[in-house]
Amino acid sequence: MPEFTDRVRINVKGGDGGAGCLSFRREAHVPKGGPDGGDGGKGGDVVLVADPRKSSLIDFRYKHHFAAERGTHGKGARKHGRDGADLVLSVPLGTVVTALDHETMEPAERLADLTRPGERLVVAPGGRGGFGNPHFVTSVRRAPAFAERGEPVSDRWIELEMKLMADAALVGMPSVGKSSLIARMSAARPKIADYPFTTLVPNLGMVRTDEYEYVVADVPGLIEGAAEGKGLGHDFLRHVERSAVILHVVDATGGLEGRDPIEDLEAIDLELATYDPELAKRPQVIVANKIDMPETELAVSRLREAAERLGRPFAAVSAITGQGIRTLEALTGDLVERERDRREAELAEEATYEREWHGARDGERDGFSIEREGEGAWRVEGAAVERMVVQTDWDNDEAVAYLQSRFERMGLDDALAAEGARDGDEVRILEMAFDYVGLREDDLPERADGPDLEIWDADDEGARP
Ligand SMILES: Nc1nc2c(ncn2[C@@H]2O[C@H](COP(=O)(O)OP(=O)(O)OP(=O)(O)O)[C@@H](O)[C@H]2O)c(=O)[nH]1
Ligand SMILES: [Mg+2]
Repeated sequence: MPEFTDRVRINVKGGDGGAGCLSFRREAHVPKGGPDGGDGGKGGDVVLVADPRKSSLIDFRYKHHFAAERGTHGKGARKHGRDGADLVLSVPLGTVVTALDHETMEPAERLADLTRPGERLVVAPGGRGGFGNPHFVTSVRRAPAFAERGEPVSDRWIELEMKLMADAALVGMPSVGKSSLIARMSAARPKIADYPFTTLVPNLGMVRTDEYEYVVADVPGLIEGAAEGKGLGHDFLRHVERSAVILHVVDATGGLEGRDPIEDLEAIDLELATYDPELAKRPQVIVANKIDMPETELAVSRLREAAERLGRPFAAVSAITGQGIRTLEALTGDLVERERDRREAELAEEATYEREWHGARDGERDGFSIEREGEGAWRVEGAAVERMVVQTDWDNDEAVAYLQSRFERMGLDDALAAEGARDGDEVRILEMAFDYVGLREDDLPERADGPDLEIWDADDEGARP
């Protein structure tokens, strides 16, 4: 099938999560109400959907950044924030999605090959909303004076690549004007000349009107005996075979040899049927070209009659003046759409699937890893611990103390001790650094007035106490 690849790189970002709210109920007759901060909303996802109506990645040619909506913040009186809306991007069937390395922009991971209609791929999940302060109530912490921040998410680069397939193929004798027509209908600029076999390899053009979008292929001219290998066309008949619609172009002038247009029509039909009987049943538009030339009326009316007899749509056009081209584009567009609907219906039975891409951290979502980063310094990585760090309100001592107790409970302190961490060592998570104090849970005050760990920005040496 005539195909060329279409490739774009886009930047996608899920919406940040909304912050949880720190609030206490306030009523005239209740002096000190309970905590009532609402949770933050989840950020929207960026989702790719395979859409059989799309035939190119042109939508991504000039716009490269796509971000979903953020979740809104929680409010008092237990009002939760609203989830951000997903951003759904339609891509053509056959789109291959690859994650790129953020630094090098080299392909890093093949994510999916979206081949089925409706198939979805979450390429940039939104951040989680933060919990409001009621979430942190315990028997001893009746009035938690902290809430969680929303989870911020970072952007990622992905590559979309599609192998374009022609929806319609222009076939006909040499020099009937196939290349001239594709040049009229699309931005394709093939070679055009008044000698046969000007076109040696197929050309593709994208036809875009207000209503339609489809790909047309212009193939080398066919002659009698093409199905047996005569001329150039034989090698390219297999391309025609895989196009949903055939645009059968006939020269209404009869060409330089003064051929009979009806004989031309029948000769090409015979070649198609000989090559593959299925091709004879393919939806076909009969296109009478060069009607700007004198004395073509008779040929046009005979071709129109033939089209009626054969039950095929008909268009009389001039690639030179543009006459009839809109009609041809619409006729072709209708047939292409009909074929797409048919294919869609056939495929509708098949299940769609959804997959989220979490980047490199898939599979180790709750675990963490510890690595020595030099004398007395430790690097801790893991989706869960990192999320806890970014969702902590570092200006709030109580929130920080709560984070410490979570680390303790998930076994991070013990794991650090097992690795050989000692009091005073530095523990790094993302951009934050902590002083390791190796406290046991029993040692932790239930409600801390201040952090047991000294915290500073790891990049800011001066800030270190
Ligand atoms: N007057 C007139 N001439 C046309 C029209 N369309 C094409 N021609 C001329 O016909 C000749 C052949 O046109 P092409 O578009 O190269 O024909 P083709 O079917 O692609 O030919 P091959 O690639 O050799 O099979 C050129 O000289 C064109 O300028 C038309 O609508 N009117
Ligand atoms: Mg040509």
